[in-house]
Amino acid sequence: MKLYFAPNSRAVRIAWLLEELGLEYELEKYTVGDRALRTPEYYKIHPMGRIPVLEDGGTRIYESGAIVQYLLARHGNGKFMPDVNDPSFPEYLQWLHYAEGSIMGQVNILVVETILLPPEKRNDVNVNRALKLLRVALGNVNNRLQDREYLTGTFSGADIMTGHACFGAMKAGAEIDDYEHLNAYINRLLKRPALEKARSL
Ligand SMILES: N[C@@H](CCC(=O)N[C@@H](CS)C(=O)NCC(=O)O)C(=O)O
Repeated sequence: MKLYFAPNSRAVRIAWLLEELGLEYELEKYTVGDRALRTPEYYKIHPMGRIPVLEDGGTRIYESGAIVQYLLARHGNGKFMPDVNDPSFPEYLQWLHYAEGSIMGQVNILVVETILLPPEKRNDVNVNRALKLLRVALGNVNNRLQDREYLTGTFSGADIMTGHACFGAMKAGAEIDDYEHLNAYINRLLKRPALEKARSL
């Protein structure tokens, strides 16, 4: 398998899962904002010039959530996701997709408004709105974790997606100091050797 990867990006999610599953993979490494992602050659790999992309034999797939679902369905041997007939399956899907659906949009706004834009173009209204929406989205995760270690009980693909998004939100400046269950959860995830490895690539 080949993973189109950049450090400190959503591609870490996929390397993390590949490590958790003990699957062999090679990396094609970029950096976020790399000009090489904006070339006609790379647009053939990902039409918007993004990472991650996974190649597996003749299959090529992008969107980190879809890649996690793909890897677990094709190569997971039942690990890290409930069976489709298990009562927890809908909740698993909900928390798997929560990352991109309810967290990362606001994280993107924070990154643009606090890092990428030059100071004279930054907009406090956008920043404050993103922070407010993240308080709500991450508060929901914090509540979810008050009586469980992982989002659907045992560690799953949902933790790779939404756990990583929570970590990204924290790094982007989301206010979570008082969310004790969420902080404990992020620290629990950061201690997993597979994530440590993925973050060191
Ligand atoms: N929803 C997509 C988002 C992909 C995305 O925006 N990736 C960012 C990195 S986290 C990227 O490729 N940035 C590189 C760039 O824009 O230069 C996913 O989950 O895979």
